Amino acid sequence: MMKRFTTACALLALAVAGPAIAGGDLSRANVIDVMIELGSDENGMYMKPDTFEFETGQAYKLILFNPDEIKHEVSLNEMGERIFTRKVEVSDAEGNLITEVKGTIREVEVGPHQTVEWFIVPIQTIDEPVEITCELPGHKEAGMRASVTIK
Ligand SMILES: [Cu+2]
Repeated sequence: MMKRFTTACALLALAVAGPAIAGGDLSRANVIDVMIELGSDENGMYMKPDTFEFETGQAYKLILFNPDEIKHEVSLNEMGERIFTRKVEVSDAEGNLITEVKGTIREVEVGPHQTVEWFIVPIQTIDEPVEITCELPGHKEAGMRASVTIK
């Protein structure tokens, strides 16, 4: 399971954004996939990776992947003020769309062994790193935090 996930991560990291087909719509052009793994191990709980650097005007698909036995979440905190959310998308195991949620979103929970996709475009810079966290009781303290800058 872990090995398969690591491979998927490596492939995603190598994935280069496709051709620009969205004309003037920045939120749909050249979307970059960013995997965020939410889980726990012998050292506690984690977000992997634990450092992110985004760019304003660049569209991202945050792939929130929870391989754990319990639910986790991503709370954007201050980062929430600096991004535009295009949509949050949930699909079933076969990849069929279950729902798209649109509007201002600050926090997304992901159930055990589930994946949720969060499409964002950073719109303002963050020079001093801020933290995204899992705000479920005790999880941030156990290590579920990552630092974010936007250039
Ligand atoms: Cu958590």
